[in-house]
Amino acid sequence: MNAPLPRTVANATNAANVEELKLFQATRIGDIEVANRIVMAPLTRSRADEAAGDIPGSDMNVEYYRQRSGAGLIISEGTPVSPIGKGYMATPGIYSDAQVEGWKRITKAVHDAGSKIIAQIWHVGRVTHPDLTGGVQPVAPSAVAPNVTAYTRNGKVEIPTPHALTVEEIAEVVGQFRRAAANAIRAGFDGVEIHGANGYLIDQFLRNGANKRTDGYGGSVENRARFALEVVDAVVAEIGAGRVGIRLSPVTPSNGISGSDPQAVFGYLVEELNKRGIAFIHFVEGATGGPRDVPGFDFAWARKTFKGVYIANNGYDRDMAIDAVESGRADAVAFGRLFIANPDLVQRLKVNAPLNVPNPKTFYVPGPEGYIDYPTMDKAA
Ligand code: 8OZ
Repeated sequence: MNAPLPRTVANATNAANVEELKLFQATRIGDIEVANRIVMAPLTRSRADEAAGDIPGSDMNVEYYRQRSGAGLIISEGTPVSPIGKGYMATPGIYSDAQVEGWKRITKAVHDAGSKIIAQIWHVGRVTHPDLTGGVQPVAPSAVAPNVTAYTRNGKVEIPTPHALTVEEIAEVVGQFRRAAANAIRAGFDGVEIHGANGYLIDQFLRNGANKRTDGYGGSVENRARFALEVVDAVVAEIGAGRVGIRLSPVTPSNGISGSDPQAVFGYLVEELNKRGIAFIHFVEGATGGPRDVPGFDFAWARKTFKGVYIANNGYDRDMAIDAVESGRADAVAFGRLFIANPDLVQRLKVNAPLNVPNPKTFYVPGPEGYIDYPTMDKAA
């Protein structure tokens, strides 16, 4: 297609047509070849079969991912590495054989449609409630409750104070991430994204608002980064660095997380991740789903320093994404809410078509409405 470059793209390019824009061109993310630099961000949709054991892979789940296969890379919704790692209703896990079988249906559909898909492996840590974990008390680096609520079958509930993981228990959780990565490959995923963002377990270790430990996993920057790096090392040992990435949100306040020194701890982490040669870092720039201009971390420094692929995220629109990739500020851009409402987002961005508006009321509810019924361009009025 040779649609003329829309006038709105008054950026630093003389591209005669959109196909010349890097955003729409193929590249490699570690070992994964992708058809374009548009990434579908991980999106919790709460439509797994919870009664059967948090199983993905219903016809509706398969259809949802298949519809979005125009993305160069799909990052799955967060998938808990253990029952205690779950913080929201009907989120599909990746620890049981039945879950792996369900994921196989999804990865096959995406591959048949010509795209790539990685699993976002996730442990929520303290951001959950016994109603969601099978009655088990939530775990965290320290016995400090987050100042947020959870939603369960019983409605809105207060989150209790978590159990501070022992050193032995930390090793068990690292092993769960490793098994989740092995399961992801078994399920046909092209790799994994370790969820290190948004105030969940790995972020709880990194940031000193949640991590009050005085052992080897708390205090100094090196100690607070230890758990994140142990998880990365275990996952890399299992599936290879070229199939591993991590999502980080150094300055987000999501889920009651806070830290006094984001540049120091995330700067150290970026340097250490370089040594591991992982495929990518997926940065949430600013407050997740909110303002981008939050001080405390130099994303341009991270872009310059990190040798792998830099995936940018948070509030990007078409012009911002084109500009970020043309200018070299990012290698790829992840879109979340726009992918919920626009299954054919890549085609729409190519021709600068109007976008469907996402409906937040159907983000996390059961059923096909607001999930697989957003129209493609040809069907739109
Ligand atoms: C929105 C609703 C539920 C979970 C995250 C996994 O913040 C999430 C999430 C987002 O990373």
